[in-house]
Amino acid sequence: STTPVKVAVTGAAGQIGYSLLFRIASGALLGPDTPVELRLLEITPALKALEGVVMELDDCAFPTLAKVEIGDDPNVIFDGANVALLIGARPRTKGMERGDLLEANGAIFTVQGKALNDHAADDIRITVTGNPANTNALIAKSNAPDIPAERFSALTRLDHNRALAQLAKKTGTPVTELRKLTIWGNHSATQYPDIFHAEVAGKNAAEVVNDQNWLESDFIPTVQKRGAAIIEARGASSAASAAAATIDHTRDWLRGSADGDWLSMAVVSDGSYDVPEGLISSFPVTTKDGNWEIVQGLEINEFSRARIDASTTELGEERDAVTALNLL
Ligand code: NAX
Repeated sequence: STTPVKVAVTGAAGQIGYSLLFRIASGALLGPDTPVELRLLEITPALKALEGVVMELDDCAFPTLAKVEIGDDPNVIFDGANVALLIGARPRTKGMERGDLLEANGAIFTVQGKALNDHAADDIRITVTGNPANTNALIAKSNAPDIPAERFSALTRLDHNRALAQLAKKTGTPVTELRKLTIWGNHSATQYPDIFHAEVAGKNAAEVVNDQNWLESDFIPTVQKRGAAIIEARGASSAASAAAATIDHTRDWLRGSADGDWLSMAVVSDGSYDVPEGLISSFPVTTKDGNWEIVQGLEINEFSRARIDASTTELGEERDAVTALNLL
């Protein structure tokens, strides 16, 4: 039998965790033939709730679930991890300033970055879902100097999937017929969903849509503000869709993107498309064997340029703020 792949998940007793763990345990991340060991991190007061989740995992009797380890010490939980899904983060609470939020998350992601650096397996791949995801990934990366920078990523796949759903609806086309959509920039309200290179059943999406008003006043703001719309409707933030996107992102990273298509992932910038080097920003990427490459040579029109710049400017400001807090 094969050695189980060790998948570490932080914030495991939270809402996203409750959707995510059962899917990973059932093979949705690594396939039906790969045994998985879940290594679940929580803060001490949430360990009891996490024990309840583990009872339910047991009760599913998943054939692919080899083992579950839980705890509150990242140095123990990240030991030997091949994949780390960093979901747990400090949410913004009432009256909290932006600086307080960055500082609270800095305390989490500096510690977790160091723990990954010291204890994760050599083939570790890290996906940050917890917000502010791009900057949390930057903090973790900066605190893990022995892990190659390209092993860190932040989740913009939920935004990508949301954009696919909107484009499918507008064009009356199933999502299976859509290709090459891109989310650029930050996982925030400044993100830019780009359909100028996208394809609908093999035709250019912007030409198929041919509706600038929809693009500017409907599509882009709907994707940017979808998180808030879910909270408004459900009374809680996106959880099952965020879990699904975390799996899509990590599965495609490990197993490769489809020929003739690409994905959106926030990864460290090499200066491509004038995104300042070192920022963790969303790009169109192809993946193969656990590695990603930024798609090169796309023509960026003026409309897109302004929106990419606005989002990467925001990322630069977040980087300046956490630099000033000595978190990098
Ligand atoms: P919950 O508040 O339900 O769960 C978060 C869990 O993390 C809690 O159980 C908490 O105890 C735990 N936690 C906090 N600090 C921790 C630490 N230092 N170590 C380990 N665990 C810790 O939030 P949930 O709805 O699951 O969302 C989790 C994160 O995902 C939030 O930051 C949220 O903003 C972010 N999201 C990111 C999305 C994305 O597309 N990138 C979309 C969905 C979601 O909003």
